Amino acid sequence: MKIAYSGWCSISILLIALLLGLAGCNSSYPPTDLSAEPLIPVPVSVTSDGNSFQLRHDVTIFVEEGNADVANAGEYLARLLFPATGFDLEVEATKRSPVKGHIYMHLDPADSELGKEGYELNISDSGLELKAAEPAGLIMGIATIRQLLPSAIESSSVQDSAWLMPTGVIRDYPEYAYRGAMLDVARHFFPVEDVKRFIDYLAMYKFNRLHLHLSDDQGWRIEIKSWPKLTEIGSKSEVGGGEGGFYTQEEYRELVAYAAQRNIMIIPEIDMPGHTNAALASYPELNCDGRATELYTGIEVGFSTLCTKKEIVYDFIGDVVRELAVMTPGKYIHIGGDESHVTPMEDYIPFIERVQKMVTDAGKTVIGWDEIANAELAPDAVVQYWAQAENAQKAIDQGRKVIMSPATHAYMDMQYDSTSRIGLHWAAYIEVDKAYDWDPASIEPSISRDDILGIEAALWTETVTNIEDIDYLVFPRLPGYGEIGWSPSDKRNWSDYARRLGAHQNRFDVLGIHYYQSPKVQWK
Ligand code: TNX
Repeated sequence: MKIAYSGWCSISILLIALLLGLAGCNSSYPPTDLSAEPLIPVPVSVTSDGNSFQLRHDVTIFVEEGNADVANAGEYLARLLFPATGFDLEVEATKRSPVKGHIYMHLDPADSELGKEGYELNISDSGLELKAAEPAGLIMGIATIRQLLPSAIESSSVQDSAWLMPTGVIRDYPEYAYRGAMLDVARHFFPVEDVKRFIDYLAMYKFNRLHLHLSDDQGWRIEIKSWPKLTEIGSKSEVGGGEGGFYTQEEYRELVAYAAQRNIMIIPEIDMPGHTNAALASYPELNCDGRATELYTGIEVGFSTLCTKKEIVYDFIGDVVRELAVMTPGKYIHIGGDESHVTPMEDYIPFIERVQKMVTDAGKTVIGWDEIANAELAPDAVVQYWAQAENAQKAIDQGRKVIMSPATHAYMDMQYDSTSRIGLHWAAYIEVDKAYDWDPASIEPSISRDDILGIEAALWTETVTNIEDIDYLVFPRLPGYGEIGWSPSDKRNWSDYARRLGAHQNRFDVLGIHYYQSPKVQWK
C-alpha cells in the first residue's frame, strides 16, 4: 500500500535513476575516444583525435573507379549497414579523393606494410576513408567499422540510434595468414542457413578460413555426382539417429560465394582412410571384404578404414577429389588422415602419399591432421597439429608449415567446466580465459613462429545438434581465437581482453546469439 501511495514520485525517481544509470554505462557518448573502443581483435595501432563522425542517411560510399573488387566491398558495406540504419546508402565510383562528409574506399598497393589483408581507417568529423593494399583488406576494415558503430548496428530491423563513431586512425594487419575455424557437419548435419550464420560469426572477428569437415563415420555431407550413393545412403544418418542431410553442389557453391564475399575461403575435408564408415556403408566395394557396413550413429572413433589395397578405392578418391576441386576455388583440400587406428602404418603411409598426389594433380594444396606427417609430405602440404607434437615435428623436419589447433586450448567442443550442458572433455575443460590465454608460437616448445601458418579453432559436433548448441560452445570463445590469429602477441593480454569481450555482450544480444555467460568475463 505504501508503495502505491508514493506512486508517481517513486516512478519518476526510478526513471531518472535509470536514465542516469544508462548514461553512466555509456560514459563516452558521443563516442570520441577511438583508442578506448573495445575492438576484437585488438588492432596493431590506434591513434585517437577526440571527435566523432556521424553516419547519416545522405552519406555516399565512394569507391575507387575501375576496380570491381573495391566496388563489391562498397556494396558489402552498404548491405551491412542497411537493416539497422534503414539508410539505403549509394555506392558510387569516383576518380577523386575523399569527398567531405562521405565514405571513400580505395586501394593503395604501394602501402606494402598492410600486406594482403591489412587496412588503414582514417575517420574524421568530415568523413571516413578506408584504404588497403589489396581488396581483402577492405573487407577486414569493414569488420572494424562495424564494431565502431553502436551495437544496434547488428540489428536486422531499423533502430533509432545516432550512428556515431569516434575519430582517429587505425592501421592494422594480421599476425597470421591463416585464421580458421572448423565446423563438423558430419557428426550432426547443419543446414545451409546455419553455416551462413557461422560464416557471419567468423567475419565479425576477421577469420579468413572455414574448414568444413564434410565426411565421417556418421555421415557423408557433399554431393558427388559420380558416386551418388554417398548421399543416397551415406548422408542419411547422424549421431543419435537423426535424419542427417547433405549439401548439393549448388548449395556448396552458394556457401563458397557467401564466404568469399566476407574474405573467407572454404576448405573442404574428406577424412580418410579412417572416419569413413558412411562411405563404406554406401559402397560395398570400398571394403576389403566387399560388404557394406551398417550406418553408424554412435560417437566412437578409429574403427573404420577404406581398403587401402584396392585399386577401386583410388578411383573413388580420384573422382571425389576432382569434383571437390572443381567446386572449390580455394587452394586447399583437407584429406583428414587422423585416428586411422585400424589401418596398419605400412598401409597408411603409401595411402597418404598417393592421395596427396591426387590432390596436387587436381591443382590443390594438401592439408591433413598431424598424423599425415608420418608419410613423405607433398612439397607444399600443410599439417594441422591437434594432439601429437612429435607429428608436428616430423612436418617441420620436412620443411612444412603447421596450423595450430591444440585440442587442449582450441577445441570448441570441449566443455567450459564440468557443468557445461553439452560438450566433451577428453582433452581439457576450456574456460574462456584458457581458450584465449595461449600463444601459438610458444605453446609447444618445438614449434616456433616461423613454422606456423596460423591457427584454427575446431567445433566437433558429437554433442551439438542445432544452432543454439553451436552458439553455446562457440560464444564467447570464438572472438578470442580471432584475436590470437590476428593481433600481435605483445598487444594481447587476458584482463584487457576480458573487458573488451564483456563489451561485446550487447552485440551478442542484438544478434540473438545463445552464448555461455562465463563467470570469467567482465560482462557489462
Ligand atoms: C578427435 S581431432 C577427433 C575427432 C573427434 C574429436 C572430438 C581429430 C583430428 N579427431 O574425430 O570428433 O576428437 O573432440
